[in-house]
Amino acid sequence: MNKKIGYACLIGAPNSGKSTLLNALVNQKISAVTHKVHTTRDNIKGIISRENTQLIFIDTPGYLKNPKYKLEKSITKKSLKEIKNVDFICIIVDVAKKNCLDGSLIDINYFNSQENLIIVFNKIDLVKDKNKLLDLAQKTKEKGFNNIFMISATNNKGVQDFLDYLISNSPEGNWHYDENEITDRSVKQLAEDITMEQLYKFLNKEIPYNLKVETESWKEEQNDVTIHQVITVLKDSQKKIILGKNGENIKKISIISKSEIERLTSKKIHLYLFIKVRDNWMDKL
Ligand SMILES: Nc1nc2c(ncn2[C@@H]2O[C@H](COP(=O)(O)OP(=O)(O)OP(=O)(O)O)[C@@H](O)[C@H]2O)c(=O)[nH]1
Ligand SMILES: [Mg+2]
Repeated sequence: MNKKIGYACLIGAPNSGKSTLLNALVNQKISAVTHKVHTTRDNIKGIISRENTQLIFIDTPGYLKNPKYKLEKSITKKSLKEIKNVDFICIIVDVAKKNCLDGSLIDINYFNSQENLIIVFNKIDLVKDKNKLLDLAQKTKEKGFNNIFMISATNNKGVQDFLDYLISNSPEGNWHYDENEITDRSVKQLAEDITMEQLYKFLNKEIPYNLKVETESWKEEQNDVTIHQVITVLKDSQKKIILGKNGENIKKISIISKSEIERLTSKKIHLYLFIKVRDNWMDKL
């Protein structure tokens, strides 16, 4: 059987579930998921190799119609960068959002051809009235889009059908990655995501989305790894929230993050978290 290879990018509004879908597709956590918008800041690749077909998915930062900050502008640009080079453009739409088609990528006439466009309606588990889904499918077809999938990325509903479609329609070609590779991300980046997810989980409504986690140092000695991660925030008040009373919050976050990184690496982890305040890093990129 000849080998096949397909590139598919996942694009759509912030928070529509692109990264959740990527993780469901590769069956592993490779892209951070939080309830905040713009969790994903870079394009991330997830790879699946099945029988004779290799599929490469590109998870992109949430697309914004009118980005304001420099950070928003640069990540929105990244989200559209990939679409010229892929076999499938998959637009992820959050069906739980009111008027979810308004202002979505479908409406902006960005695409010359609709042939390789796939509309993936996500979060169908949140819609009680199934007529709403039928209605959405109807409206989408009227706009000329015929490849439509209804899925729930968190419940893994409909994901297999979507995958099967891509596999069947991938063009012939040599594979670009080894059979066992599932992502282009480094273990350091995955560890940064783990800490970021914990920060958002613990501090929920108290901190805005504009924080970042970077690895300052990563030293491996036999089965031990000593990691220093820096959390950058915009304001001193945010630093205080992350620290918590007597450093309680950061201690809790560090304990969970450490054990998750241990699970990821199968090594003994010594994790040190530092917080830096940097004004307006979102505008200084
Ligand atoms: N109920 C439900 N929630 C979902 C589903 N898919 C994603 N979510 C939730 O939606 C939120 C956003 O998910 P992400 O995967 O981070 O969304 P994203 O599109 O990657 O977001 P950005 O990277 O910020 O653009 C998270 O709280 C997810 O748990 C779904 O199928 N059903
Ligand atoms: Mg994301």
